[in-house]
Amino acid sequence: MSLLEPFRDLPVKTFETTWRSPANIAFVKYWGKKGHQIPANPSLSLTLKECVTQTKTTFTPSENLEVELFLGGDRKDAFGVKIKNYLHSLEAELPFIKNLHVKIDTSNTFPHGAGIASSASGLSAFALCFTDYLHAQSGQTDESLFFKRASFLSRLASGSACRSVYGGFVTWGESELADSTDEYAHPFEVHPELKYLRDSVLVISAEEKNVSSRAGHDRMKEHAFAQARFVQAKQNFTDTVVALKMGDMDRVGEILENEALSLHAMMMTSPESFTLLRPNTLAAIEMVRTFRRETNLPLYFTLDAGPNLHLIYPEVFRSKIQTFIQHELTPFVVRVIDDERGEGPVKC
Ligand code: 2P0
Repeated sequence: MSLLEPFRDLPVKTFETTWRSPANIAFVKYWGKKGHQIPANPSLSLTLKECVTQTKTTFTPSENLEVELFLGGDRKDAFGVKIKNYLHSLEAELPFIKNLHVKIDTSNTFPHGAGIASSASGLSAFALCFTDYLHAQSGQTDESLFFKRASFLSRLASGSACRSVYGGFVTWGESELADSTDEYAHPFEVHPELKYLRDSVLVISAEEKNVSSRAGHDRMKEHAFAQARFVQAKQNFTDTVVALKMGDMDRVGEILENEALSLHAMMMTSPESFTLLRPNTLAAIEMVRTFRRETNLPLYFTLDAGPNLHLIYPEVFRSKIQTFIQHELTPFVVRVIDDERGEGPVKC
């Protein structure tokens, strides 16, 4: 039975709710799809704490589906149209959607133009509000099903958003793990020594990127290396799972960097090539490698779909590593966002 089946015949009522949902950083990357929002390989991420989107959504009855969206108080029609298209795509399963007026007031805690993608936090925050509407109207109270549905609905809005619905480490996609599925994400327990990882985000450039992730995924369809990449990602997923369970930070870090550079190699070798790395990204990578060689401290980097470097390390090394970042890396960055493992979304 579809996860949405119990809500097919819901009445349309006025309802307001607010959720705060975090961004996540992928250790094993989702890059390439098969079918509608189905990942070509399993992915694994760490949910962050400070980089969050807070979204208040008001649902009211209406003649037609209408969406109004305000970001930081400013009306943003382009984002409103995206949410409207997304809701429209759910109408076959949830016919009442065509009689909803949806008003969304959303804001990000991370500064606009910080070069931090807000699709995972933003779309999971909205999906949580919508799931809250479904459960409230139908009297459902099962919390585990609530988050499963929120993750499912997040995935249909933006793949990486389905992982933001849970705290800590999260997996998504069919794999050797029990209960794994392409439909929604699962939280993943790791070795206690690797539980509290930090992520210092080096903002190298805050400019809007010129190729969206959606377009980037599309370019994997005709990519000469696509199949090899999916095989590599599946192996990296398996190896990361083992290393996280065993508490082997150096192995986790080795794969983390391989994933980051493989992702960007895919972009640069796409049929229509694009490059998101900047000279200062590469300069900072070299500094991190030198620091690691000289100190033996477990400091590793990864990248999202952008030029900004995420520096990942266990909490216990915070002081020494943050001194290094402040003293050595400041010339290469616009700003540093000091983040860490977060425990997932909250209802406000
Ligand atoms: C990830 N990224 O696993 C990878 C790594 C970016 C780099 O998932 O088309 O915004 O909305 O499903 O989730 C970015 O892609 O793509 C992404 P859609 P999404 O986090």
